[in-house]
Amino acid sequence: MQMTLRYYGKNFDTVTLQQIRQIPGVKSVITTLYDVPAGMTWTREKIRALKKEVEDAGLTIAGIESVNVHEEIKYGGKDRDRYIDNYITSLENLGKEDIHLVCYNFMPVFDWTRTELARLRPDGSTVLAYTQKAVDDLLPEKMFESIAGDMNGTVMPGWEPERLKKVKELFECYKGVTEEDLFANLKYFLEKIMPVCNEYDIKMAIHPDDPAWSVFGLPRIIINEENILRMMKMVDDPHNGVTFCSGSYGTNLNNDLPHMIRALKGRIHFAHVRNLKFNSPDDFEEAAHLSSDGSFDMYEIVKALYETGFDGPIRPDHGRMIWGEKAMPGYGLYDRALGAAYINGLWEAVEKGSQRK
Ligand code: DNO
Repeated sequence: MQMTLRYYGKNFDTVTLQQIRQIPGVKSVITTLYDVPAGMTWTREKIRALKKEVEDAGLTIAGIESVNVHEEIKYGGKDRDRYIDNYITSLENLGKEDIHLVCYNFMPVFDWTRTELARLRPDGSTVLAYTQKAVDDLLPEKMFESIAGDMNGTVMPGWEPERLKKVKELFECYKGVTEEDLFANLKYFLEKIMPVCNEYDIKMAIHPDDPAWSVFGLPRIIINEENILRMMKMVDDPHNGVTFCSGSYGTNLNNDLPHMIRALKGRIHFAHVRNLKFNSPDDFEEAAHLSSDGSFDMYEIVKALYETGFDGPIRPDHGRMIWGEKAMPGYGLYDRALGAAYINGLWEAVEKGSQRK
């Protein structure tokens, strides 16, 4: 595996590349062109400038998170082919610049959803949290306002104000769109992009829906083992793979995370590792990465990745806000660095343990 950290670019991130470089074992970042809206083409010039910024700091780009998919592609709008063509051009340009991993998601309207961005934990840290009741009591168009005050002045991924201004219109576009339609639209998209992925060896890694169930009545499909295996089979190409995100699949306690990792052997191109603490099945908060701080057995998750031969980029995921840091919720430096160190330790222990048997 290749330990990485997510980086949003110098205009958006509170964490610097110089800081990232000092985290043991981190030689690469996962990054993006954060200011290119979904549906627009990524130019070679912009990709080159991003690469230069990262390489000048002594790091490399391990992959992109995300090249966002335009809503028309997801709901099957009349202009979807034009947006797919733009997506293909972006992939082609990434391939030409020697970038071979792209994380994306296929969630309608909202990306990941949390109802609190700064829930206080007993140790005084603050974390992202979700409670189903809060979603049930809220109008979707009020979602952004309800959390905006806790963003620490940052633009959070998936919560860009321009996108959220259109929430009401978007809900109209998804009227009548079923889970089956979403599967069909994803298949259509993947079939169109697979040739360019094969030509440039670009691994597509779909991110799970988070939480892994329908929110505000919108269809969501990347939620469990059955659906993700269906998706792998419907476009059976090794470039059609997944981002295994323990914190997203783990929102549904019916998902057996190590079992899913084993079932997806060979198709996990990227891993997000994070722990959650459940207070009830529909109320959870994000914990420290350490197993005993949350509800997951992180050792078993890392072991399953190791035993299935996972060799792609991995990153600690959302961290707690600790030590007085002010950063994008989930994306401060300190707790993610602790997470990286912990995952590195688990990996080394699993690796050495298995060689000694
Ligand atoms: C949240 C992230 C997601 C993820 C996208 C991938 O912190 O894990 O926003 O990057 O869903 O497209």
